[in-house]
Amino acid sequence: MTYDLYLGDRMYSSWSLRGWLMFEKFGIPCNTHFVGLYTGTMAQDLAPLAPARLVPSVRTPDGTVIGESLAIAETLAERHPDAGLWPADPAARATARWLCAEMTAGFSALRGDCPMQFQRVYTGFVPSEAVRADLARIETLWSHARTVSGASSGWLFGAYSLADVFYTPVAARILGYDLPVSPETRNYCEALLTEPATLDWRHKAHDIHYDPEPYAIGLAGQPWPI
Ligand SMILES: N[C@@H](CCC(=O)N[C@@H](CS)C(=O)NCC(=O)O)C(=O)O
Repeated sequence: MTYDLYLGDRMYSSWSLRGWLMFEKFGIPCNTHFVGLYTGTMAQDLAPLAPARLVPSVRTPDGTVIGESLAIAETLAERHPDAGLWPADPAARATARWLCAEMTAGFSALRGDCPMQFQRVYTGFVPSEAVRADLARIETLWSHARTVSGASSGWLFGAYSLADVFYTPVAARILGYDLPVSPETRNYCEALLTEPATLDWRHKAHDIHYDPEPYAIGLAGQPWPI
């Protein structure tokens, strides 16, 4: 018996990417099932995991269903204490939990105005004041994480952790809409989007084509750099 992980789509589903990275980056085996997020079959495809209704959703090897990302993250960390999902240091771990929780509950302007997509890097996108405020808050949180962890560059808490998982789709929004951030922030975003597992996810995202394209905003763009 192993985990069953239900996901939506690689091109647009930010939560699916997080759910997949939680397994992939920490060496936790799972059977992956893609549901029809944009084809009208989602409820039917997720029926085996009722009452879960969003992706990612998970069924553990002993049959427990978990239908929310933070709950999945905490359960995996509890069940795989040696896998390093959270930072080992208690202060870093508490801070990482805070960053993940604030991400889950916040940044509504960025999430609303800049849906995650790996179709292109938009040119000419003009962020609203609310999006700029979200970006400032994200940079503040990342800077605080680095103060706590002492990691001046690279992953937020030194070793790759759930904090990096939760902010990978945020980084995809920053790069995908060419949003104004500091060079240090951009470097971190590029590191997140080019680490091998995420790169593999991005490449496979192009296997499915949608017509019409979800979330299209009518701006020109360039292909995502590798
Ligand atoms: N708070 C949830 C959010 C999950 C979520 O919103 N997933 C989206 C896909 S990115 C979804 O399932 N959307 C389908 C719908 O809203 O019907 C979590 O943390 O897992």
